[in-house]
Amino acid sequence: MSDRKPVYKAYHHPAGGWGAAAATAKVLMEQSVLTKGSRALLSMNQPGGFKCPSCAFPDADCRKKLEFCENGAKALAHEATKFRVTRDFFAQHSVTELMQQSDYWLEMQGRLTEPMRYDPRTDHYVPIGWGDAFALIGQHLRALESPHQAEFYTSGRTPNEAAFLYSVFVREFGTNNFPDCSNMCHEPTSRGLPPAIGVGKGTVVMADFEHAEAIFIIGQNTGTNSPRMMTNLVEARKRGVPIVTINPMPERALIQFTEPQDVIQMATFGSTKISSEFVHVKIGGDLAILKGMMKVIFERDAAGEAAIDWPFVEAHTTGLDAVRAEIVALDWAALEQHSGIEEAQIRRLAEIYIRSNATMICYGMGVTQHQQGSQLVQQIVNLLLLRGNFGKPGAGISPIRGHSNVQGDRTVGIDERPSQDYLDRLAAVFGFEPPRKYGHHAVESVEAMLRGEAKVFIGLGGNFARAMSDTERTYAAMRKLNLSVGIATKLNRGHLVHGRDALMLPVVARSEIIRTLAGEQFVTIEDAMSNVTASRGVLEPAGPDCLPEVEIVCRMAQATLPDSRTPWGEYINDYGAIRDRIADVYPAIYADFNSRIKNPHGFHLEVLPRRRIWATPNGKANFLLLPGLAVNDPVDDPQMLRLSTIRSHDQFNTTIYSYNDRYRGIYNDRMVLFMNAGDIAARGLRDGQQVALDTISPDGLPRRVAGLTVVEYPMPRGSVAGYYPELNPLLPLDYYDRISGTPAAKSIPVRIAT
Ligand SMILES: Nc1nc2c(c(=O)[nH]1)N[C@H]1C(S)=C(S)[C@@H](COP(=O)(O)OP(=O)(O)OC[C@H]3O[C@@H](n4cnc5c(=O)[nH]c(N)nc54)[C@H](O)[C@@H]3O)O[C@H]1N2
Ligand SMILES: Nc1nc2c(c(=O)[nH]1)N[C@H]1C(S)=C(S)[C@@H](COP(=O)(O)OP(=O)(O)OC[C@H]3O[C@@H](n4cnc5c(=O)[nH]c(N)nc54)[C@H](O)[C@@H]3O)O[C@H]1N2
Ligand SMILES: [Mo]
Repeated sequence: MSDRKPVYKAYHHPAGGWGAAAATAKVLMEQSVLTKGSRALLSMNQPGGFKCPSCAFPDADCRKKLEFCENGAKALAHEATKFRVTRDFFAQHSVTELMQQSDYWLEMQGRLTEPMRYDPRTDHYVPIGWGDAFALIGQHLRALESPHQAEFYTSGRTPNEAAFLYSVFVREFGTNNFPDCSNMCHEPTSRGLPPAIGVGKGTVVMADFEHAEAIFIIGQNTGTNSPRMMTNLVEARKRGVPIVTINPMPERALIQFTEPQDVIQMATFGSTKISSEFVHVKIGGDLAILKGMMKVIFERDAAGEAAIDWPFVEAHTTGLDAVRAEIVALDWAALEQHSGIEEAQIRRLAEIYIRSNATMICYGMGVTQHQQGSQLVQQIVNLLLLRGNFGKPGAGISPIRGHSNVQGDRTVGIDERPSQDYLDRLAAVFGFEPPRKYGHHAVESVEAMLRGEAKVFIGLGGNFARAMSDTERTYAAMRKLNLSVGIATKLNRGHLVHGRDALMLPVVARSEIIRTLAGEQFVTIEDAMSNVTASRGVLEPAGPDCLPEVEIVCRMAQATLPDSRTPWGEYINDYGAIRDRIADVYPAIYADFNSRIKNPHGFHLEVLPRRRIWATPNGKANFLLLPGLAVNDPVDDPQMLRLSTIRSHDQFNTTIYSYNDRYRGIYNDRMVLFMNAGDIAARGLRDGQQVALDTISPDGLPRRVAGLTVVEYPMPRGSVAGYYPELNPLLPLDYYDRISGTPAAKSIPVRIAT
């Protein structure tokens, strides 16, 4: 890495534009797939084509133009890459050697093409036949004293058909241990929303962007992590809709953006100013802003103004009085201190909100990854309920989901805490008695491994060991296992941090053709706005030995459950038969799945709050109380800084595409610490200096990351940021939201090591 010279320079241009167009071409060339990749991009997110493997933002069904963005192109280029990880590669490199390489290097080696098994005598991965691989999995799982000794992870790229069968297989085997990437991500949405509005999903659809009168974006870096949404924001701004961005980092695309698919804007070097109001909140300060806005609304209401939608509140909600009593008693000094935002600006936000008859609030990891992430989501609901912002065009709550099918996987059964209704239906459709006891979420699964209770880990996609908190402890946990299995497209560190026995199983990727004995098959995906669409790969699979995820799941089931009456063999070949079973288990939303999926634009899964129907125990939408202003436990240390671990523009989660982060002006480096000038000076540091960070850990265990370069950046005082996954060793396993299990990756208490 020494040949990379780090450069830090502020980025003053609009985001998007020619920079994005150039980056798209560059990544296709780097992966040597300029022609193949460009052709595939024409089919991405188009009817009859495949769904982008990157983010979960929906397609616009009325847009005629291309439906991909720079970062979708990166995801595709890395999936379609011409590079391959072969048996020769593994013969050349031992696992210990590979561990020394960077995540970037591992990713750049290319696609996995052959099942491999770890050989402890030589410390190399060696080829194994598929039959033997499945037999080994079956043997390990059947040898366990209890099915609860296995953990079945899912990452959100897995399509509905494979995820559904996985949930059937694992429950037939006998456990609800489904740690999943959602547990580290939007679980506060999935757990926080149901008590408030009766459903754990967003209530907004694409058409709402055309009717919104105000849009709030809280803790989400749209231009990098869901760039296709920028088109909606540009269009909204052109209509004069106020857009409020609440973020400790002035993310470039949310300030000024050039639409790469707008020919005129590109030709004239034009751009659109996105945020009409940028709110430079302290990390964890959002609660105080939301409460400040509500306080203004209560004041206006008390003064006789029409600030609250009383007909809505009276007909549809309960719990307002307690929430109001708590909020009116808060004083402005405390609100300002917790948010870092002046009363005048919070009042301005309230004004924008009150003037709008249809407000949409979008949010991301800056909201969910705090110790009270679920309850913070509920406070967003409180604010929306006050003005009836559910069940009318242009209004609602919009969690911007991460992985392309993370929402779908949950809908079809990947859930460590399944409802009894669902389990009853599963029992009726498949004729076995599923386990009723709740299983492990991601943090609990690592704890179980550390205790030596969990002995087998199967990862259907993803890079669990690297994505999880507390890197050292998570690695130690993985290394105690009897068997770890990685079912993946690409080599990643998760495969190198393994159990005594270990398998790496290569899959057919999203952009590739699935052929079975019954002919070509397609899969289905549910996006962040509950649209279900078909995805048909167009490229040849990376190698003849890659198997579709559905087949891998079915053959694991056959090897593990020899007496199963579930027709796994039929499902391997006929994905329509799987969709029929999904329809049987979820008749309310998935009835006639196979005929409805014939619509080239798919169909929408009903989200009841859109019709002002609340599937809560009391049948109402509920204002929920979160007393106080803190979303994280207080830390008594004057040197404490709150660290947010974020994504660069050139990564997809643990997949590192390059060492650049263009919009934040970082080149050739990821080991940086974004810091306010005042905080730098107060600690006697200087811009460009190398420092180490220590976690202020409640459990007293040492957690340190060294070799970070201080970069002076417009961060609020006391708030610092750096990149995930490099900083995950600082995130204590026990530091998570108790309601959802989600690690509080945006607010780690740290100090500069001395
Ligand atoms: N290209 C690309 N696309 C992706 C991904 C990727 O890695 N690369 N990942 C996918 C996945 S799985 C997910 S979940 C999403 C993630 O997409 P995002 O939700 O955008 O995730 P992050 O980059 O982690 O950062 C979130 C933002 O929160 C801000 N923030 C940090 N702390 C706070 C806070 O206390 N309050 C507020 N208001 N803001 C805060 C940060 O400055 C940052 O702008 O993107 C998905 N799409
Ligand atoms: N500190 C900190 N930690 C975080 C976060 C954070 O913001 N800060 N974010 C969290 C979030 S939001 C998430 S979602 C998790 C992500 O956690 P994961 O979903 O586990 O991680 P990814 O990096 O998305 O997984 C990448 C791997 O998936 C495999 N893969 C890619 N495509 C496919 C496919 O089609 N099928 C299969 N079977 N495998 C495939 C490839 O081998 C690739 O190496 O990380 C979490 N961890
Ligand atoms: Mo995510």
